[in-house]
Amino acid sequence: MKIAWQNCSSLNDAEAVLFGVASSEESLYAGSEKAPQAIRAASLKYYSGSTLTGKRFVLHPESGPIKKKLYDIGNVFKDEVTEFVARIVGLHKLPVMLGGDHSCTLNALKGLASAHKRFSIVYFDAHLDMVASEGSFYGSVLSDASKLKQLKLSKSACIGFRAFREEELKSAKKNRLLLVPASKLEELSVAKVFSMIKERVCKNVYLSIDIDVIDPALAPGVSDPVAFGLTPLQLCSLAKKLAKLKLIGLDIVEVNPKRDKNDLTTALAAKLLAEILASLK
Ligand SMILES: [Mn+2]
Repeated sequence: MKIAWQNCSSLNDAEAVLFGVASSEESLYAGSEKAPQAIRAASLKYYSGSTLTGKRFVLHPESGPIKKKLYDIGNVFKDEVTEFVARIVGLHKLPVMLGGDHSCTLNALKGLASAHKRFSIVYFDAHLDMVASEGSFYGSVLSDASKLKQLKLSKSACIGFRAFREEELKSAKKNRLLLVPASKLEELSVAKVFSMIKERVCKNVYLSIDIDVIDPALAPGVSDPVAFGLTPLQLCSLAKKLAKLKLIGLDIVEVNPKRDKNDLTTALAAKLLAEILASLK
């Protein structure tokens, strides 16, 4: 099964390459390994509608048709992600990753570091993922990534968080990350937070979206739900604005179909992906 928005038939022709990582090995919970296929399945519902006469027609995202040539290459093993991303970026194509638990982002960042001397990350998450006392799991992604000299944490942002250990907040502040907790986004508005991010980041930006950044009432299919999250529209509006920056890669991670209700979260992730793809510059 391919993502519904695939619009070219070979890696050669692609400008953006979508791949899944069917892994939840660095999570305390099983389920996110099923996300890439579940999101692909959900995408088909948004793609075409049929009329009473039986004619099928393509449904575009709100942001309009997807202009970038997108190719869905299938799933990649987690321990191959670094090399795969390095290869895609070497071919001047945009890597688009569907997790998997959030630790697959670290592998993607390592791949990007081979091609980019200097880049930022905009990190949407209910958690800070800055645990340094334990490493190499879904809660230590940013502290593990801080060891990459190409990734400039002081030029990066954490958006929508509301659960963290004391050591994580200390470390985030020490690394001079731009910190916008969920309640602050609500207070300031999407437009204001976007301008804060834009002022902070380097030219090259990686976008990482942990779907648990959304309120679990609206996206229940996650491993580690935390109340008082973003609304889907807040996330989508901000992500669409970020898509206009010079993105060097993006991911949507931590969808857990095993914990979902009526496929709400997989459907949300699929639609979010479409809106971002349609907004890419
Ligand atoms: Mn995370």
